[in-house]
Amino acid sequence: MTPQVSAFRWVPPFAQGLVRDLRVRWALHEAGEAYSERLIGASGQGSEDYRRLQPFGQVPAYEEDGLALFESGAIVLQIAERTAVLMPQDAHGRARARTWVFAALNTVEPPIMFLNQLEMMQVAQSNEIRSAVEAAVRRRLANLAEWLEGHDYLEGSFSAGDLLMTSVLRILRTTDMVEEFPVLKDYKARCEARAPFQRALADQLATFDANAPAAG
Ligand SMILES: N[C@@H](CCC(=O)N[C@@H](CS)C(=O)NCC(=O)O)C(=O)O
Repeated sequence: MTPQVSAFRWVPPFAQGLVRDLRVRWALHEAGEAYSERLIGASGQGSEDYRRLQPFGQVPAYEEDGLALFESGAIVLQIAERTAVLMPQDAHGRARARTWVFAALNTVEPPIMFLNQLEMMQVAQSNEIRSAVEAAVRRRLANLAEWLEGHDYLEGSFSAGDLLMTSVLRILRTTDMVEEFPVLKDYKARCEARAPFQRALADQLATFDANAPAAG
C-alpha cells in the first residue's frame, strides 16, 4: 500500500508551510517513496473515525501496510528506518540520529512552541513572560549553534534528526531569532535547499492552493 498522510485541506497563510504533515512528506521524499494524502477539514478532524487514527484529532496521521501511526516524530522515524538517507547504517550512528530526533522535539521545540502560542494568543501579554520565553528559546538556539559550529549537520551526514530540527527552527519564521545565529541560519538554509524538502513544501502548498476558500 502506498503510504497515506493526513493533511489539512486548507489553513490560513500564517500556518502554510508549517503544518506538521510537511515533516512526513519531507521524509517520504527523502526516501523516494510515493504517498497519497488523506485531506481533512475542521469537521473531519474531530470525527470519531479520524480520532481512531490520531487520538487527538491532529495532523499528521499516517498509514502504511495496515500500520497506523501518529506523532510526526514517530512517523519520520518509521520512514527513516528504511532509508540510509535519513538513518545511518551503523548501530551507534542510528542511536545518535534518534537522539537528535528527541532533542529536536523534546528539548528545542517546547520553548519555541511556547513562544509560538504566545504569538497566537489574542490576549494581552505580559512583557515579562514574553522576555522569559524568548530568553529560553535563545538559550536553546545558542547551544545548538555552538554544537553546529564548523559542521554541516548535527552528526556526520544529514539524518532524520536534521529533518526534524530544521522543521522546528522553521516555526520561528515570524521572528529573527534564527537569523541572530548565522550558524543556524546557514544550517536551516542548507537543509531547506534539499530537493526533497522543496518537493514536500510544494506538495503541501499545492494542496492549500487547490482547496483555498473562494474569496469574498
Ligand atoms: N506532537 C504532534 C503535534 C501535532 C500538531 O500539533 N498538529 C497540528 C498541526 S501542525 C494540529 O493538528 N493542530 C490542531 C489541533 O491540535 O487540534 C506531532 O508532532 O505530530
